[in-house]
Amino acid sequence: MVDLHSRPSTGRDPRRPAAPRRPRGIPWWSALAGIASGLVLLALSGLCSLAFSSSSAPLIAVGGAFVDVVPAWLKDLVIGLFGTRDKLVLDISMLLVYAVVTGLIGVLGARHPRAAAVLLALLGAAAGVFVFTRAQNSAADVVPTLVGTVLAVVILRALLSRSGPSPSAHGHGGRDKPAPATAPSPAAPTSPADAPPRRALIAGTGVLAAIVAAGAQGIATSRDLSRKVAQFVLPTPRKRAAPIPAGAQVDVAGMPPFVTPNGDFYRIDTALAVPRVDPTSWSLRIHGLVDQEIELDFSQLLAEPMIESHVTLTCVSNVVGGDLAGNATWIGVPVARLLERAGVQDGADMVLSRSTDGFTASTPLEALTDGRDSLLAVGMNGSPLPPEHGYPVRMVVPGLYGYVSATKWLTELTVTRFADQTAYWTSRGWSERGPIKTASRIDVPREGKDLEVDGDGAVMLGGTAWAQHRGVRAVQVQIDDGDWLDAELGTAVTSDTWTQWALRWADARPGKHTARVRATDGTGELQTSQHADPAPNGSSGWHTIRFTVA
Ligand SMILES: Nc1nc2c(c(=O)[nH]1)N[C@H]1C(S)=C(S)[C@@H](COP(=O)(O)O)O[C@H]1N2
Ligand SMILES: [Mo]
Repeated sequence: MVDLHSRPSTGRDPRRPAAPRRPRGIPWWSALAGIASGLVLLALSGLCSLAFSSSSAPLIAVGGAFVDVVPAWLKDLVIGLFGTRDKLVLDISMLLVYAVVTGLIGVLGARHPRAAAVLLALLGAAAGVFVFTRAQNSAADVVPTLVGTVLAVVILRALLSRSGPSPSAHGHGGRDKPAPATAPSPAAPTSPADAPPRRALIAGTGVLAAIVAAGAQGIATSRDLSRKVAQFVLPTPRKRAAPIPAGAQVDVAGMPPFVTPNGDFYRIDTALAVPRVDPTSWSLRIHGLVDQEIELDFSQLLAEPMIESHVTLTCVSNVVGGDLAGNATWIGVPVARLLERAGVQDGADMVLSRSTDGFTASTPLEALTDGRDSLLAVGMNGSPLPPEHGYPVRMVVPGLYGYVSATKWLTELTVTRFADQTAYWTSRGWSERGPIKTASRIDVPREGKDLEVDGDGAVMLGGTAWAQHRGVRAVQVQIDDGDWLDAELGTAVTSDTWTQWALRWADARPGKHTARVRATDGTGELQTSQHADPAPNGSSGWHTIRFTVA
């Protein structure tokens, strides 16, 4: 607030109207008008986008482009801080930045409404460019952003023209002055300022109706898609996986389930909106260094002999002790079978898999052809793949981190060479090869928690260890600075799944303790104690926790 009274006199007549000057302070109403118009842009284009690709909404497209330019260390940091809530954090950050930008446009609009409208239109146009350049979008997908922008600009102009008397009559202290002669007279109802709202109302109603229709159409389409997912009957695998023995789950209260339910399975991907892939128009193309290109539609893929396999997936961004790993029973077509049919040519050493959303992964050819259960999966734990996990088809490769193997919403396999092509994360600083490192974790107790002694004065610890495709041979636990104690392992399922462990600490002393864990893989190699951050090829080190025996 400016205090006019304490100003030293400048000798000017205080009653003389000053030359028109800037309104003092922030024109809050105009700022709000800017933010509201900005939200109109987002909401309307979002609604309209239901009838188009899932990344045709401007916020999704801009966020997606942002995700694409995030360097490895920042991705790593954000996942480290927020885990799988990273997308929510990005959405909120984008909305805040957007509110500031549109608020500033509104502020500008208090004096220069036309300039504000132009800026908002430019903002929408810029978003349109992002929408257009997203991998799964076509030119038509720009329509929602265009429609939203046009309407938002109309509304901004209407709001600004209604935001009170024009700035020249609206200065601080204007109350105690007679209104300048140029002020719009209340008796003139058809002042220019009133014209835009009226036209806007007519145009706006029409456009709004069109958007609601598009939104309804979009909702119907996505309902239709969920129906298709629900109706899809999983093919019976030619080769069943052995059922999971009860002993795979150790008897320690608080342990995670050996098979991760689909709804609890960690989700990591660059897609801000889950891609909507219609199985009836889906196809897979296998090409590159092959004798014969192959193109399969979904029913042809389903007609291939399927196998079933228990495989634990792990994300390279998982920190020591973290939970970016999950174990599921997959049903799918062995990748090797299709590659064999296409005829891989000499010199190829990599298969680049591509998703509808443009994500790519570079998988060593060897890992797809050496006999392990590398699959084009269509089923997860007895259901079709959930949309978040890649419906209708994804890759699953035992032993490799997801970023080099587990492409969801798969549409293309290019047989190529590491020397010729890079993939999404490998062109952003992550390692070319991504074998999963041997890892072990204490699940019970969690860091800082209490353990109750049982009747015999013992406590139970439990956890999970994995070394996919090598298997887990042993797990040892050290309490305080004591000897390494051998943990008891749950029944092994396959070398591609994780193993649970349990340790009964018989002479548990009350008080504060530390526990650390290490595993030995199936080749006899001890998990390294060397600390490493996730970037560039996976974390390492022994998981250590503090806990209290009550
Ligand atoms: N299309 C697509 N597929 C993807 C990703 C992605 O960003 N986009 N991320 C990969 C990574 S880094 C991991 S760890 C796994 C995670 O699979 P999930 O989300 O089913 O657990 O998916 C992989 N497949
Ligand atoms: Mo990952």
